[in-house]
Amino acid sequence: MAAIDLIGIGSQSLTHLPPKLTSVKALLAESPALSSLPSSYTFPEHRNDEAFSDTNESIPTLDFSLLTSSNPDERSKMIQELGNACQDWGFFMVTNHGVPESLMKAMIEACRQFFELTEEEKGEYEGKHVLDPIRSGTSFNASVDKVLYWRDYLKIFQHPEFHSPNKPPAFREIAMEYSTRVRQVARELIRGISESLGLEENYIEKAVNLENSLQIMIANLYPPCPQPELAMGLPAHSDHGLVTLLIQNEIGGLQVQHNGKWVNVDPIPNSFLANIGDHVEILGNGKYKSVLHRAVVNNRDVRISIALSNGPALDAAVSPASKFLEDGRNPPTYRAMKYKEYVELQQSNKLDGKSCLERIRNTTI
Ligand SMILES: O=C(O)CCC(=O)C(=O)O
Repeated sequence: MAAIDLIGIGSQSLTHLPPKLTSVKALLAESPALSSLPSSYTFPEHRNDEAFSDTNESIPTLDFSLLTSSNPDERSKMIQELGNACQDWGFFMVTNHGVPESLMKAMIEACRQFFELTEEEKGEYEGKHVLDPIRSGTSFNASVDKVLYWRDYLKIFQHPEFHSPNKPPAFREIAMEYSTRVRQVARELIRGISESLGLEENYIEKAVNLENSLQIMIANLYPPCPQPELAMGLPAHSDHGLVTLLIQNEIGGLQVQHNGKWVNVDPIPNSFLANIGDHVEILGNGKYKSVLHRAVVNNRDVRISIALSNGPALDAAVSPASKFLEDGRNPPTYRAMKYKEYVELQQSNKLDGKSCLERIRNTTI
């Protein structure tokens, strides 16, 4: 991770701070009485000016057990609901998914313990390249972020090869079980999405070589922030890949864009919050859209979220399914790009809305 020079530490004296800090956690450890936000973290956009949804609309909830039901009527009703959720929101909560709540909690606890490690211990996983299989860092991409985000992270590639930090001791075993279980849920959702798009159940699986899918765990730590209204945990972005499944400790902070307005997400306990990624948008030639979301911070509680991104295989070049091109009458909205290049592109630049997807939009149509 790039070391960060923190400048403008508000009311705190700079003399107490080491010249370089590597995480928000380290900043707070050095300045426990920090009462104003360092200017390097001051987000330029004013959130108060933005539109928030004032309706009671909430993200749809899908009962996963019905998606895997042997009763064809129940399953086809769920496929319909899944399609509606993808089309209307791009986000949905998944209940009755079969992943034990104790495992979800253990995963959050293992991530919390990882973030408690010393800066030196975490520094062992300071990624040099965005495709390094384990990366611990801060902000999004501290070497290019003009403003730092109030967020520390741990990113781990868990499939097709499983990686894990060696500390804390229980991390590996919990993460292996958790990633396997989540992959099974993601696979069923991907089959359902394929069918809801009017494709064969296994169309997406085959098109992206799901056997070798890239699964990445992204654990986020958002410590309490002295001036949360001026800071940002993660700015508005869509996800690369097919389906992301997110859990969090009990603390909210995720906001989703819906009909041009931000909606606060209040997940149901013991559920996954799922969203479709850019590669579902590409495969469906824009029928379903990946949706902007962001993480805001608060001044009271530590928030931890864990997103498992389930994507194509690294060497799969994903392009719109021919069904959507109607024998050449509908041009492809997106050009094919290898997933590896797509991930590299997104992770090496500023996190900026859907700019990565825009880069492969076909401009000749
Ligand atoms: O922390 C959250 O709720 C959002 C995390 C997220 O969007 C991400 O890790 O890409």
